[in-house]
Order: sequence, then structure tokens, then C-alpha cells
Amino acid sequence: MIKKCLGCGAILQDKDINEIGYTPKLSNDLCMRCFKLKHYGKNLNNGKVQNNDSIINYINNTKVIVLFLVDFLNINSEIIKYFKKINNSKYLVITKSDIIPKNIIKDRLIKNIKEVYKIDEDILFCSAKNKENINKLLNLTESKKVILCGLTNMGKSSLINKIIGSDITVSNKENTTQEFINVGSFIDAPGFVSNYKVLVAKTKIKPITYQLKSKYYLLINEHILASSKDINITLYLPNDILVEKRRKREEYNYKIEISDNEDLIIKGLGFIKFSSECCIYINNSDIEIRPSIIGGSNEN
Ligand SMILES: Nc1nc2c(ncn2[C@@H]2O[C@H](COP(=O)(O)OP(=O)(O)OP(=O)(O)O)[C@@H](O)[C@H]2O)c(=O)[nH]1
Ligand SMILES: [Mg+2]
Repeated sequence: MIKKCLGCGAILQDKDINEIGYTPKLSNDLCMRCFKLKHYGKNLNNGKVQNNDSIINYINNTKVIVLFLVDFLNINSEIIKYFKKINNSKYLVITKSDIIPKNIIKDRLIKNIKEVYKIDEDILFCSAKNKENINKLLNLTESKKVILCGLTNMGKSSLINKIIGSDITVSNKENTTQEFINVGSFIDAPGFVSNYKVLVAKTKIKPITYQLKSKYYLLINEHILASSKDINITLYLPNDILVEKRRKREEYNYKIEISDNEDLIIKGLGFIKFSSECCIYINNSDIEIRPSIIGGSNEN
């Protein structure tokens, strides 16, 4: 009989230690990877990576309600493209609402996201950490089957655990959930993956405003950002990201024109709000520009 790991959904097997689902004893409920992740926070391997379109096809072949999870820092057009490919009844859920900076007015944020990304469906906030809207999500989906999907690390498994008290493996490593997991009226999905690494913001984001002078550049993790003129920018990033100001060097890979009130998204990391137009130089291609989602009355 096929037995699945309760932590990640992989089929348990005792034949190959390097393959997904390995456990030394088939009587165990968890594969070795989940056991180590849960008890020691250790990642034995990166797991199997599911194909994003296969996940979408699976969902589109069901009639279940879809909660599409994304956190405040990871909203970008690549992710929204996947949201739009889903044909089922669906909600966009801004998860980990506890990390959203204090000054952000949530109604304004929803209005801006709807406008920028042309979304007609309802957008909700929720947090597994402080339980925001957990009951609302339960009521919305009452007695119907619901699937949670979204980019890896958006907190899908954490949310299901919080709602129904299950014990699916949760970690800040990518691809923690390996297969679709049926628990109660919920289905947990493997996360979508992308070319970029998705960092996890642990605590409430404290936006930092910098004066970026043309003779300096900012080193944000491994990303370099310089400007053609002196400008003020506000960084929305996980708080533990290292940002350093350095004297300008000359070689940059990309030159981009930015208008006032636009966000520069550094995918997997967060975004930077520009208050005035300028020309920036950057060395990373995993970026996007959009009208700021925190513009209008949220201005700081
Ligand atoms: N601050 C905060 N962190 C959260 C919340 N929910 C989840 N996290 C953290 O986000 C990380 C990823 O959580 P998971 O539940 O494993 O995410 P997932 O979407 O199931 O990830 P995959 O299985 O890889 O697709 C973990 O470090 C969680 O502790 C939340 O509501 N607030
Ligand atoms: Mg998961």
C-alpha cells in the first residue's frame, strides 16, 4: 500500500536515501527530509521541484475554491500571471500580514494592487502568526474544498496548520511541500518556483529611507543600485537584509528610467519606492518596475 509522508506529501520509500520520500522505516509517518527539517531545521536536499504549469493544470482540473497566497514583498507580474491562469473561483490572499509596515493603509494597498495588476477578484489579508482573518477564511470556504497555492515560502502550509491544527512541515527553505496534501477540507499545494531565491521576512518590515547620492551606490545583499542624480528612496525589504552605502564604481549591467511614484521590485527580496524620476543602474535582471502599490495616502 502506498503511504505518504504527513509532512510533505511525498510517497514514503526505504530504497534510496538520495530520493524524495526516503525513510529508514516505512512505519514512520515522516520522510527523513521532513524529520530533519522539523526537528533540526536542517535541509537534507532541495527536494523535487514541481513544474508551475503542472500545478496550475491540476488546479484547473478541479472545482475547488482557490486561495492564492502571496506576501507583501513578493507581489510581481510573474506571480500575478499564475494567479490569472487559474480558472476556478479564487481569492488573492496577502499572507503574513504581520510583516506589513505599520504605516500602510490596507484598503489603499488593496485598491492599488487591483489597479496596478488589473485584478477583479477579492483580495484579503491574513496571518498565520497573529491569526488575522483566519475565521473569515474559514467562513468563506465553509464546508467546501479549498486549495492553497502560491510561490514557495508564502506560508501555505503554515496557514492550513493554523486553521485546522494539522502538522504539515513548515520551513523557510524552498520547496518544503513536495506533493499535493489532502487534509480535512483543504489541499496544500507544492509552491511555485522561479529563477530567483525567495527570502523570508520574519518580522514586521521597517521601511528605510535613504538619500542615494549620485557619487555612491547601495549594496543590497548582492544587488548594486546607483542613481544618476541625488534621490530619496524607501526600501521595503526583510529587516535582516544587509544594506551598505559605497563609493560609486563604474560597471553596471542595466540602466533603467524610473518615473516618480514607481516601485523597483527586486524579485524574491522586496521593492524600493522612488519618489522622483531618475535613471538608475543595477546589476540584476530579476527586477520589475510598477506604479507604486503604496502610493497615494500612504506616502511617507
Ligand atoms: N511572519 C510570518 N511568517 C510566516 C507566516 N506564515 C508562514 N511564515 C513563515 O514563512 C516560511 C514558509 O512557511 P511555509 O508554511 O513552509 O510556506 P509554504 O508556502 O508552505 O512553502 P512551500 O511548501 O515551500 O511551498 C516559514 O519560515 C514560516 O515560519 C506568517 O503568517 N507570518
Ligand atoms: Mg508548504
